[in-house]
Amino acid sequence: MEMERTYIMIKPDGVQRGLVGNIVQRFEQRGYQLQALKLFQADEALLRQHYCDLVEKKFFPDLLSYMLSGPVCCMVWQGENAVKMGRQMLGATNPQESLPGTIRGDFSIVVGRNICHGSDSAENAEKEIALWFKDGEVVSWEDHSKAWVYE
Ligand code: YYY
Ligand code: MG
Repeated sequence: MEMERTYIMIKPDGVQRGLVGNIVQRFEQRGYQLQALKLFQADEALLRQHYCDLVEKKFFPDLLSYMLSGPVCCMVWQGENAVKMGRQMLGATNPQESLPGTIRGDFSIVVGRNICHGSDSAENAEKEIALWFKDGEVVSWEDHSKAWVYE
């Protein structure tokens, strides 16, 4: 079994709307293992690094002010195929295309308020984890339910 980690972040709208518990529960009940979690107020420099491939986009100033508008909830989840499954659980970037049953499909309507972030590749996940968490904030631990989640 190939374990993988992904960086999932509940954006300021998700925190303000009281969706942290629901989103954590979805990953927990699926069987993914929580390795880090914190509430955090991002700053512009961090967001410019996180969204470095988007800084030239027309929507970037709006994205930046949205992401600065309140605390985010930063998480690391580990498990088989965590990056791809995490993206699937989030749903399409534009909530108008996100299927019901996904986080965005259940809780959002417009792309500029789409509730959560999920890494798009294993390589970017590791970069994002290193960007948002300090050494010691990510915890490796033995999950007692592992034998019941994996064969
Ligand atoms: O990875 P994902 O969040 O699904 O989409 P990205 O293409 O990386 O864009 C990041 C973020 O930017 C998206 O979640 C909302 C915002 N955004 C936007 O406001 N308008 C767009 N046309 C595209 C993206
Ligand atoms: Mg992205």
